Amino acid sequence: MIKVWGRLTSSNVQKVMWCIDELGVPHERIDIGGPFGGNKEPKYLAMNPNGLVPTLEEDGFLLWESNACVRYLSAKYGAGKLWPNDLRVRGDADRWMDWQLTTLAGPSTVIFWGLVRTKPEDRDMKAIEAAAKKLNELWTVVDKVLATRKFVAGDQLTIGDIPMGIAAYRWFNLPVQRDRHPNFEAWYGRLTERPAYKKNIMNPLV
Ligand SMILES: N[C@@H](CCC(=O)N[C@@H](CS)C(=O)NCC(=O)O)C(=O)O
Repeated sequence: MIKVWGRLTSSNVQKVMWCIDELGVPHERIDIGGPFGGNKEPKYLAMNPNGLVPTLEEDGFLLWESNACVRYLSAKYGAGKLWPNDLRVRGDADRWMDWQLTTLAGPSTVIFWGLVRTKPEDRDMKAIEAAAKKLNELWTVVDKVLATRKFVAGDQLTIGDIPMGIAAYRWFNLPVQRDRHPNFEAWYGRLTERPAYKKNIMNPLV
């Protein structure tokens, strides 16, 4: 039985849980981190020395780094679905996972922490506006790709959509100035119809 250690309000835990529910893999999730605490205790640090969530546990096998967990689960349980068999499609999907971490995560974090986890009087609105401007540019890149396909790596949901889709939920549900990106908006609309996205991602941002 797969165990996922981590609170569902974490975007990184959400990646793993969305993936698991898309694949219909039996699992258990244990709340840890954030208000639940426990992630700096020796027992947890022995599983994940970073003291961060998520950690995946499967019959004694331990894995941390959310994107690595999504890749592992998809390769094992989602071949031909979330994990494309065609190596070029898989490379394309994989690229979007890296792009989320290296490129989208920075400005997304500025906006999320600024607007959700910082008191109004302490907010750096200039930094938040600059991050929103940067994200409008970055979503333009995605919008162009989605002009010719339903999902980021083709016409089927893949590992590439998972980290990107979580960033998109935050983008569309925080009060920022959003430029029009019709293809990106249509893709987000398609994600919101998926039961696993509804259940794991479409929750209040805290
Ligand atoms: N690169 C790691 C980052 C993990 C991470 O930063 N997790 C955050 C939540 S999104 C965390 O554990 N924060 C401390 C806490 O929740 O107490 C991953 O993708 O898994």
